[in-house]
Amino acid sequence: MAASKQKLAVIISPTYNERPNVKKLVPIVAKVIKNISDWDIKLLFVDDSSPDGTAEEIKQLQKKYSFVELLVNKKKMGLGGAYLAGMNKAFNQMGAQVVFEMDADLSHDPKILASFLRAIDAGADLVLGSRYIKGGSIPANWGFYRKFLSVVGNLTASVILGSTAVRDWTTGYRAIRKEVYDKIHPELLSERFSGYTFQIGFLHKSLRAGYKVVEVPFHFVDRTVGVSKLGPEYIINTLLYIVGVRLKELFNHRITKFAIVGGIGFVVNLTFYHLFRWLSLWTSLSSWLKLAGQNGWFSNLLSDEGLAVALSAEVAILSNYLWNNIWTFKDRQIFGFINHAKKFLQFNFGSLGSVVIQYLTMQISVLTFGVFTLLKVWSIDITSDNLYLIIGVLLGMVWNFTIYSRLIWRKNK
Ligand SMILES: Nc1nc2c(ncn2[C@@H]2O[C@H](COP(=O)(O)OP(=O)(O)OP(=O)(O)O)[C@@H](O)[C@H]2O)c(=O)[nH]1
Ligand SMILES: [Mg+2]
Repeated sequence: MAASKQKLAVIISPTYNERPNVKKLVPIVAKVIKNISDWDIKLLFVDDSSPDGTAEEIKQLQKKYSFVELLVNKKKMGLGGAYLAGMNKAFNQMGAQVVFEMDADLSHDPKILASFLRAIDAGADLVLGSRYIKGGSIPANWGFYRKFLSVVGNLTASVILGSTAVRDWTTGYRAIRKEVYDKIHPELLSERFSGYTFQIGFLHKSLRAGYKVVEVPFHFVDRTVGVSKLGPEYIINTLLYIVGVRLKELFNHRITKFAIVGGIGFVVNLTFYHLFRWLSLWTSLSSWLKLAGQNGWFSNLLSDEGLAVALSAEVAILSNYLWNNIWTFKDRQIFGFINHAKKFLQFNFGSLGSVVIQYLTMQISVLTFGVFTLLKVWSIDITSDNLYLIIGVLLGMVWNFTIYSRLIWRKNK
């Protein structure tokens, strides 16, 4: 091999009972890498002490092929565990800039390694061998069930994860730059993953981190020797994983937090209203102020209900302010007494805006469309003012969120 080559790419191939396949794979890879001139390429097998003696076979191959490396794990680590161990060795001990993920069962044609490297040289951070773009395919001989699983599995991943950036989420043929590995693998270590969740998780986190992901087409070839490790638990695990990831993301979204805080505010409002009503605040206060018995305008200004509703609304506003400050807008948190006083006053005026919006929505709708029965549920009339109320509340929420994010918790420039 020419000494001028500098860049190193390591093909990582995890093996579990792949003895006949590694014997076939190594000579094919040898031929392919001979024709790649600007990258040094090594092939690292990560074997989990396969009972069929795959590791012994690889050791035999190493005598003839100097580009073959072997890492043996004492126990079965699963695909993700094997890849992480392999990546650690490739990047941190062998000095690779790029690693490939490649199955050992000849499903991933080594002939297209060069097209991955071209994409890397053109600036990609992560390259996927894709079966679902033009020029790629899944095996024609796959039964309906396997085809269905693969196609529907990929569509489901796209829909649930809310990303159309990638067509082949579960592909196990990939090239990954060191920077991506350095950033993503610590996050993966803290997760439990199995089978495809490792691949989907790695890809999803890379996309979220803004890395450039490029797909190159390839024809997936069905394994001819050995047994598949694909079981029904893979499907369940994958589905649970993507739903979990998405829910976590949605829950961490500012709008969701804002809505939850609003919901808490509603409960606080209701609870305190009943508490203050129960305390008969106005009756006690007016007798203490010796207003009882007087029929002046002042004593009629408020009632127990009136005072309770005003005070509980204020408690709810305070609760909303505090929760939004420590949770929804945690990254723009307000500190200091003076700041709090100023911002809380603004917050109160802002909240008043939402009341005005709800009032106007109701008033204008009633005057324009009137109140009529929308539908009947178990002989109960659902009237149109309920709809106006919902629209008003939603508009009020838009108003509040705008005021909060543009004024109260404004982004620091
Ligand atoms: N080291 C290691 N390798 C594994 C493990 N599970 C699977 N592999 C290897 O990972 C690669 C992909 O596994 P496959 O069983 O081929 O999975 P698949 O490609 O989804 O399914 P089939 O091609 O139908 O078998 C193969 O090279 C396996 O030998 C494991 O627990 N440890
Ligand atoms: Mg396979």
